Parts: sequence; C-alpha cells; structure tokens
Amino acid sequence: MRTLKRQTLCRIDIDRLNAPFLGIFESLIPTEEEKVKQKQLVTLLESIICKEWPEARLYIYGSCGNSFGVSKSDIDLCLAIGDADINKSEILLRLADLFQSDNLQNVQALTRARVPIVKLMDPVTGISCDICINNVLAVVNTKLLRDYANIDARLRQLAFIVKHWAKSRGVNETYHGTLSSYAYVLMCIHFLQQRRPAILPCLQGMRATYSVTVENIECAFFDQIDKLQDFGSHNKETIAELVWAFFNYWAYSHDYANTVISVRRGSTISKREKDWTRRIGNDRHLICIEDPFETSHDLGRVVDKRSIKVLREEFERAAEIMQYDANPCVKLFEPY
Ligand code: 3AT
Ligand code: MG
Repeated sequence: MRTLKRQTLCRIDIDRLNAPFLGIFESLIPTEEEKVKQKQLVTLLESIICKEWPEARLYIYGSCGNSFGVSKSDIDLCLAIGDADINKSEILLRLADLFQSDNLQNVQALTRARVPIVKLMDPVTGISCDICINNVLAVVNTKLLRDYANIDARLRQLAFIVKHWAKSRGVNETYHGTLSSYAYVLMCIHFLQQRRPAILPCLQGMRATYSVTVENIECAFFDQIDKLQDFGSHNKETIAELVWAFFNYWAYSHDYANTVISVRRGSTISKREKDWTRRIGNDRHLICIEDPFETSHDLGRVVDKRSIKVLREEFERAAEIMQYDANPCVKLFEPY
C-alpha cells in the first residue's frame, strides 16, 4: 500500500514557479521561421506526390497539426488515396523512389511496421518527416486535440511541460513500454476536464457540430471552439499548481487497479465496463487510457509489469520534487 502524501501546497510557495514554468513552455514553442520551413517542405512533397497521384491529398497529423509540437519535431503526414483496396507497400516503395529522385535524404520505406510509413529528411532544413497512407483516424484525433488546445491556454502549457518531462526522463518510448506523446496529451486533457471548476469541457459529450465516419467509427464532437473561450475562466489555477496537481494525481490519486481515463466521457470509467480487467494477449491494461474514437483501443497497452513500475516511480519522483525541492524547474527535467 502506498502512503498518501501531503496533497496541499501553500499558494505562495507554488506561485513562485509560474514564471519559470512559463519560461520553459515558451522556450519549447517552435519559431515562426521553423513553421514556415515545415510548410515549405509539405508543399514540396505535395507537388512531388501530385504528379503521380493527382487525386491524392496530404494531411498533417500528430504534433505539427495538433499544436502540441515542440521545436524540432518531426512532421507526421498522412497520404489520403481514396481507393480502399490499394496495396500500401507498393505505394510506399513508389513514394520512396520519387523522393530519392528529388534528392531528399535518409529515404526509407518501412512497409512491415505496425503503421507502415516512408521516412525522409530534407537536407536543406534538416526537418524529418514520416508519411503513412490512409490513416484518417489519426487526422481526426489530431483535430480533436487541436480543438481542445484552443479552448484554454493552460492545456498547451501543461502538455508541453509533461511531454518535455517525459522525454527528459525516458518515459516517452512506446518500444520500451512507456507512453506515447499522444497518450500524455490525452492524460492532460482528462486531468483538466476533472478539475473543479472544470478547465476543459467534454467535446464528445456535447451537441455534435463536426461529424465524420472513418472505418465504421463515427467521430462526432462539438467543434465551435470560439463559443467556449470562457469555459475555464471560473477556475483560476495557475500552470505551477496544475503541474503539481497533475503529478500528484498520477502518483497518489489515480486508481490504477479499477479505472480507465476517458476523454470521450470526460470522466474515468470502470475497467469492468470495458472488460479490461485481465491480460488478453499482450494487452495488460496496467494503466488504461481509452482512445477517444477507437474505444476498444487502450493506449496504455504497451505498458508491461516492468515499465508500469518505472512510470509510477517517475510520477512519484516528479510529485516529490514539486512538493519539496528548492528548484523543481531544473530537477524535474534532469536526464535519467
Ligand atoms: P511528438 O511531438 O512527435 O513526440 P506527436 O503528437 O506527434 O508527438 P505521437 O508521435 O505519439 O505524437 O503520434 C503521432 C500522431 O499519431 C498522434 C496521433 O494523432 C496519432 N497516434 C499516435 N498513437 C496513436 C494510437 N495509438 N492510436 C491512434 N492514433 C495515434
Ligand atoms: Mg510526431
């Protein structure tokens, strides 16, 4: 049984951390120049692709499209080719040929990956890019995340700090059993939906103003974000308080044994309801994060017995630092 730690902090103590945390957030934001270069590369790729497949469209997804991208992020692109029966491997290999002929560097088609992609690097800007085929759900979940980011500025601040912490501490590596950036952003959204008063609404629980059906999944939510600009204004919590509370939640308050976090519902739900109570195949459900659209998909399924221990120890370390350390803004991000 874990001991319950002191869960309050003097406001004056914590508020002195606002400026340094905001400083870290601002230092991570990509510059306008970087964004222009990203756009130029996407335009170049579009022109190459368009010659071969005039009907195809290229969409940005992931952190460059959802506004949670820190400086020097790779660009994630999705090539939408209408025909459902296409052979993805053939297209990826053809794309690789085209990019190589156009002098793009490090071109590689990974046709056997879970999500098959072609990778490349632009030698002029050094920007790297991954292109997948017809992964439209990722384009839609990118829009959902971007819409949440545009409701309250504290989400973007919190998510940048959490992603930066996770990368610095080595717990943002799905191939080592820790969580993806996408999972961390969902954890931040869920957390802000749970604050009282709430800082974020549950867009999928509201009247749908945006709706698409992708792979038989209906993706519907309220997307008139300009009408929600005051939503979080009754909650005055600052970024430093939220960082402190976020780590406390995952260190000491979350019920790992029985609950699933669900941005779709705007609450936690029981593992029993999802039938995520036991290991099935490689899905262990030791930390459960429901995908907002593919609701049978647990983003925590990559976490195993060893990595759940690492993750929980890291949450506890971060909570301890936020509580007791004289200089948390440095200590929190120390390389592991
Ligand atoms: P980085 O800034 O690159 O670390 P990111 O936001 O690009 O973060 P990821 O690399 O984790 O995030 O993933 C890229 C996008 O792919 C984000 C999301 O739109 C989609 N995605 C990632 N993992 C999943 C998943 N397990 N299920 C559905 N969509 C996913
Ligand atoms: Mg990415």
